Amino acid sequence: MTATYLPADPIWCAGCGHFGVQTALSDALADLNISKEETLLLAGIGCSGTIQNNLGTYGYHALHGRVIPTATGAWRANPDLTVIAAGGDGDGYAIGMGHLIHAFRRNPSITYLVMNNGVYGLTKGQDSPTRQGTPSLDAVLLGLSILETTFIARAFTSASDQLRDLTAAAIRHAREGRGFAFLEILSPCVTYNDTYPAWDNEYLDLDIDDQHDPTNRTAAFTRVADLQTQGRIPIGMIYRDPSTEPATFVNPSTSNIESAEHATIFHDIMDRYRI
Ligand SMILES: Cc1ncc(C[n+]2csc(CCOP(=O)(O)OP(=O)(O)O)c2C)c(N)n1
Ligand code: SF4
Ligand SMILES: [Mg+2]
Repeated sequence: MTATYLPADPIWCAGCGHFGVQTALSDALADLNISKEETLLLAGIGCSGTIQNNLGTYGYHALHGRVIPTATGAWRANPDLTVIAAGGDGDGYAIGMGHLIHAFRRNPSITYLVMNNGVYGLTKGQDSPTRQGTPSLDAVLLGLSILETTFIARAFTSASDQLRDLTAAAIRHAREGRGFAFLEILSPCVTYNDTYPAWDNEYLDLDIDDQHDPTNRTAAFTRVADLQTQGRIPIGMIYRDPSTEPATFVNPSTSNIESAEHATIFHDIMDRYRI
């Protein structure tokens, strides 16, 4: 008999924002008519990372902080696959931050969903780099500062229709080969850092703001930075590269790698492990 893995039930606390992210992701895949067999959902380590157990797509639980390089490798091996990386703010903005910066710069056509709750939920609520009241990091501003960036959005689990639509827009962007689609989702941890009351007052929807032009990177940067100093959190489609051309994926330099020589070294090393 062939064993297959069925979707698991979520293990999150009642009221956790991550439930909303999961609903939005499965609805977005349905809206786009993408089958489970065409989809690989990879996740980092954290409460957020368990999302990949729950959807019945192909799944992979990457090492802590390493979901972006793992997803990039999967997409490079099979560009026809819809590759979605997901994880928390601890996973993506602390141990994994180096990978995020280079994904903005190199543009693999994958989607990256970051569930931001300001804490390390799984390990019981330590401060993450986005914890409010600390000198906190804004990954949206960071992405806007990198000129190759092609898609930056932020959603909030309280605004569920917009969350689903932005998730679908991000997946569509990556599927069309237009580069790295980054969606940060405000997804409160009701057990260790219940930010629902604060964020309900602080968020500001740029999708209904006539002044905001999501194709103007410089204006978007200024607006997001200004709002940050006013204690407001912008959500919506923050920036999308207006070009309809496919993105250019920037490979790391391989000019100094000689594959035959490396194969010999690899086999030498493996021989040393054999008795
Ligand atoms: C290499 C390594 N270092 C530390 C940990 C401990 N650890 C597990 S989850 C986690 C952070 C989780 O926070 P986040 O990514 O924000 O996810 P959340 O639980 O908040 O959804 C940490 C530090 C680990 N599993 N592996
Ligand atoms: S500890 Fe926080 S992040 Fe983890 S499942 Fe519970 S509410 Fe969600
Ligand atoms: Mg977190």
